[in-house]
Amino acid sequence: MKTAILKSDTFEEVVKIHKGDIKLTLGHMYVAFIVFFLGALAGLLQGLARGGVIDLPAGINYYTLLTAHGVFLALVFTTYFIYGFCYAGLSKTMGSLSDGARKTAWVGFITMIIGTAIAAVLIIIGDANVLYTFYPPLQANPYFYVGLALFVIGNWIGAIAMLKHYFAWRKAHPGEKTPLFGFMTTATMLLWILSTLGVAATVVFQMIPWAFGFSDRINLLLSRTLFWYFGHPLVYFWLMPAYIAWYTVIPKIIGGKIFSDSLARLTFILFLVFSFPVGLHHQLMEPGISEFWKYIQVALTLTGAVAPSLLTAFSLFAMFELYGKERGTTGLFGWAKKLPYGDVRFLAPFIGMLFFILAGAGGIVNGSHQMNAVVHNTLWVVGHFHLSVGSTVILTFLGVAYWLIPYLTGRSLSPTMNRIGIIQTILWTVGMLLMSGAMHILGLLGAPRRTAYTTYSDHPEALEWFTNFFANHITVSIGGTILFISATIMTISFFYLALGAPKDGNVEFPVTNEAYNGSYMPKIFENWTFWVGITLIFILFAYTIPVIDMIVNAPPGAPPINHIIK
Ligand code: HAS
Ligand code: CU
Repeated sequence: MKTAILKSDTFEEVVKIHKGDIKLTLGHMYVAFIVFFLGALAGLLQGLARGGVIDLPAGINYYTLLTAHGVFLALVFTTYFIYGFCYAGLSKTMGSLSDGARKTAWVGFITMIIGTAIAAVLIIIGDANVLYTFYPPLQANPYFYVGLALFVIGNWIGAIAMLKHYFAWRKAHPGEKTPLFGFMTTATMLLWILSTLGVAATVVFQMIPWAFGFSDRINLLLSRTLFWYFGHPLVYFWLMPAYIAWYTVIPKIIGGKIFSDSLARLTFILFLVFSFPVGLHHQLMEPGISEFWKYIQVALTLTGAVAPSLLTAFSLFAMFELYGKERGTTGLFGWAKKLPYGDVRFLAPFIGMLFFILAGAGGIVNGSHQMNAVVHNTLWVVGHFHLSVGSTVILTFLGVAYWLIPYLTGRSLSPTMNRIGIIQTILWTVGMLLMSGAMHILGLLGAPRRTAYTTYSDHPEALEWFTNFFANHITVSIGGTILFISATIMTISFFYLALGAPKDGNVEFPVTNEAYNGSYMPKIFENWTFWVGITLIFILFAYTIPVIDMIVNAPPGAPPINHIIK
């Protein structure tokens, strides 16, 4: 029986991707959503403990929970989801993976799983209380770093599988333009391989020898710089798949088209080029890096924020406007009346876009050197990344999960399930606005991040009640609790869509290549050797001199301080 699930669904028989690719994607999704729940639970407990609402049950360390929360959600959930989504999209738009590519993908997956399991167990037993940035001189059990290294290697193998598929398609279709989904995935994976080289370097050459005791001191500044050389592209690695959904999936769901194919491609090229030479904007308050290089990287940060993200904002507004015009709307925001807000596949990513307006504004504050001095290391930054990765990206991914999972399993997305999805999305939105709004305010008042046990009363006494009771105790705790309820609903929905919903579904994989502005693309766009070359030049330009400085003028280095938070 064929059923129309939601108003915008077609009655046509849905074309499934290859069974092997379905399995591969589902494998990633199961890991993603199990870890999603664990990460959300750790977040709830740690949030309530920080807000002073509960005392953690004996034996649980606040920093264990904080590490689990960050690593599970920001690193593990995102990565597995992104790989699953990209494999499925590649298979859908560029044909099934070859047996070789699929095998490579599974080898990558298994390597990732081994690495994840080692790191996760060590975090849970409290032997890696180093937070998700694992900054030295905090030190974890040495095998935690081995786990991280394996995780990264697994990621490389998976990325190679995707690149293999993309280049095989190009070989088989000479002169044809690649589907947009594949083009964007390729840019994302190239960015990911280049960036993880930085974190792999500090983990393998600095942290592993230091944690195993082969060297007793570590060059902190160098390790943090290698980390942030990776850390900023990391946030775009999260964002780019959300953008893939905004550019290629949203138009299909609403019944519109992409605004401009070549502008969309240009955005992804700019992400690749501008993600790297900006990592120092996470280190603006660190001594040991000259103002000149900070200045250069701040300028590039703001270029990077304006170029790909404002281009995307422009493209999305233009898409919505043309979509509205086709339906006879007038005025600046007339189109807003015509969007399918009752469809969770649209609503969740759309709210993600709205969040990104706030997150982006906060990011520009962070990136502006002088203002960074006000917000650095305060809860403001935590508020910023809960709006960006925690809302923009996550809401988009969850919106994708509502159709991707039933598409893969052949189950239905019933109107009731859709309604539950909408409630879940609204809870996430309300919870996050409360929590991250309060975090921004607390941060401006001086509340530090990365710690639960501190007094921060360098502000007038009248604010005491506000900060301690209203903002911290009530708003962060209530927001966090609402978020946990939302995450629980999401986890149950995932398992229901994967295993329980009726098997009469006809949910489509909504993705399009059609653009309002034709399909012209400059040839140079698909010349990856050229773009990777430009990226390398930018990297060398922005990092060579500061890194030489860090090595040549290195202080004696730091011994581990793991005992402080044990
Ligand atoms: Fe950030 C710290 C600067 C974007 C994540 N960031 C972080 C950390 C994380 C993070 C996790 O310069 C903390 C790391 C840690 O633990 O220490 N960030 C930026 C800038 C941007 C930015 C300039 N960040 C992101 C994204 C993230 C993310 C994206 C995750 C996904 N961030 C910083 C800086 C720090 C930082 C400093 C260090 C702070 C410190 O001191 O430690 C830009 O890329 C943002 C550009 C975005 C825009 C918005 C465009 C809007 C769009 C939506 C359009 C909406 C539509 C709907 C069409 C300019 C595309 C319209 C409908 C209607 C009805 C209106
Ligand atoms: Cu950054």
